[in-house]
Amino acid sequence: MDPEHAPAGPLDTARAILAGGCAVLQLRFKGSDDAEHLQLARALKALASEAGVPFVLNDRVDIALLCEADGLHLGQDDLPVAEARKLFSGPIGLSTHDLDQAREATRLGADLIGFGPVFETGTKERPDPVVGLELLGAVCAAVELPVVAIGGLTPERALEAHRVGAPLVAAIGAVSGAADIRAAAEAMHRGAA
Ligand code: 3NM
Repeated sequence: MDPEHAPAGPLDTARAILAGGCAVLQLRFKGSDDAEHLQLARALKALASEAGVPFVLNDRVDIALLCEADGLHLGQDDLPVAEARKLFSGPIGLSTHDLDQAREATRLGADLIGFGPVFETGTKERPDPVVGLELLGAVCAAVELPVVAIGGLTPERALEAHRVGAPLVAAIGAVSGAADIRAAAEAMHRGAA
């Protein structure tokens, strides 16, 4: 859930996604208003909990603690995993964008990694170079951590990512930007299951 890419609004979008089905609801908030960030995180956490789905907060260990997120997801430029671990006891994911970063994530103590962008994305500003399915498969084979494929994922591409070994996929545009968000989430979740 990236509120900048949720034309139906973050809460209605989240409700539709949870109705369609998802393994995890994750908030990616790139705004500068911390109070708004926390308020949205709490609201999404409540919706996810009601649906029995874990809620993961991106980037910010303080807000993850305050909203009682089930997981924390860090980028390469956020707090190091080991430092965040001193404060946050739940699972911690790390975004990675090449094979070296993916291998390093194990050493750094991440519980899972995001890997991408697998396909071109219009959602992330200044994305890393596209990694493609072949490299995604190589990373899935090379690291023992669960790999979440991200970047340009659609229901069809989720199946391809799954075939090369990714147990999970993450998507923003293909779900939040869909005319029927619930159906898009359902198709994505079924395809990745
Ligand atoms: N992280 P969409 S790609 C948030 O490569 C994000 O780590 C990426 O949005 C990475 O599903 C990306 O609309 C954008 O392409 C995902």
